Amino acid sequence: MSNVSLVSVIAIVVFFGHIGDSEGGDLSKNFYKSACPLAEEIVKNVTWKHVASNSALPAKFLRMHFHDCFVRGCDGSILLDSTGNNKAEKAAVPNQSLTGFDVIDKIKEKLEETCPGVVSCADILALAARDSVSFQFKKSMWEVLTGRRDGRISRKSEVLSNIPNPFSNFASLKQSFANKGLNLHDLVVLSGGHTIGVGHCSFFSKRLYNFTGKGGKGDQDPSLNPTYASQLKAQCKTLSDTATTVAMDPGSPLSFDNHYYTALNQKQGLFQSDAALLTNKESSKIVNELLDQDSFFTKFGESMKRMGTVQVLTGSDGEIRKKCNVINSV
Ligand code: HEM
Ligand SMILES: *[C@@H]1O[C@H](CO)[C@@H](O)[C@H](O)[C@H]1NC(C)=O
Ligand SMILES: *[C@@H]1O[C@H](CO)[C@@H](O)[C@H](O)[C@H]1NC(C)=O
Ligand SMILES: CC(=O)N[C@H]1CO[C@H](CO)[C@@H](O)[C@@H]1O
Repeated sequence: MSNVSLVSVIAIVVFFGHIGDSEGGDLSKNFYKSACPLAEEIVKNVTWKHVASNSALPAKFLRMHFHDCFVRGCDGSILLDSTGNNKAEKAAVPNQSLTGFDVIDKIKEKLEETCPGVVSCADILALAARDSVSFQFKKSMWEVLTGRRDGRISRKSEVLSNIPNPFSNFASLKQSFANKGLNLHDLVVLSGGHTIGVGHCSFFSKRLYNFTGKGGKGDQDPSLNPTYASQLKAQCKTLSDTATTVAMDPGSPLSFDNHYYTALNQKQGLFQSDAALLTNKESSKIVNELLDQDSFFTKFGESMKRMGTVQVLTGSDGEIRKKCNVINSV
């Protein structure tokens, strides 16, 4: 072999080796193909059955997967219950509106009947997030690599520093994504998850009533569309309302689409963290690119796939839980 072709062989190996890494490291496509061939179909069937009677579920699962991945990686730690001497991630304030844990448990029960001890809870959540959102389209909207293992640790105290908060500015949002190996593009694209679901008044009512802290009439966030602000005030009547929820995408809260970006450009992003995406030139440019629906679907799938690989446990790390809400006893 000549030196030139040897060099190109090495270059190709290095190149593809690298692609392998960036596309999910040790995770693979259809990891359970031989150990549990029906695994993905079972997750999909049970998920679809529940979404059919609970249209809020896709938003719940999408956010649950995000919160799982951002604290200790996508290791199912969000699913664990607190125990006598440990407050789990679930117990932290940002998680208070997460629901659907019972559905994850039902999926797990079904999988344990078919192939006990094989399918991780972290994978179930990643698949259920995809399948619940995909129900509307009756086809899978993105590829989910599998082979995650379940973590044995879940701490409430680790949540606030890892989950970005809705009062964040652009720099801190970018930083919290960078901390997970995700870039600006991922930040803007994944924020599109706010095309479905609801937010509590308490996460944005400051923008309506007390933006500068002076309070009083008209202390409103100038980056919020005034007409939209009036509509929000009709729903969130006081600064102290912590119970009411509002659709995050005013036009189509149940439809997974790219309308979030249209709303954003009309100054109708609900949280300061949404509006913040327009305060940076590069980020606004990405917002405009995502006004194309097909492009949004493609990019969202790519970024979800990347988010789904954050700090995953694979191989013989962690465990395969028997029940998703408790670690296995040793
Ligand atoms: C960029 C930083 C982000 C911030 C600051 C943020 C913040 C929030 C907040 C405060 C809520 C409202 C929770 C409530 O009031 O119950 C929410 C809801 C939601 N978020 Fe995010 N989020 C971010 C990124 C993401 C990402 C990356 C996804 C998924 C890809 C996502 C998906 C959702 C969904 C689907 C809901 C609705 C949940 C429901 O209907 O119960 N968010 N987010
Ligand atoms: C999943 O649902 C489809 C359609 O209802 C059905 O044909 C299939 O047998 C189900 N698969 C499993 C593993 O339950
Ligand atoms: C408005 O914001 C300021 C500054 O953050 C705070 O001190 C004040 O208590 C807020 N007003 C109300 C009514 O919560
Ligand atoms: C599902 C769950 O455990 N939610 C908890 C989230 O955090 C709040 C406040 O700490 C708890 O009251 C909820 O029970």
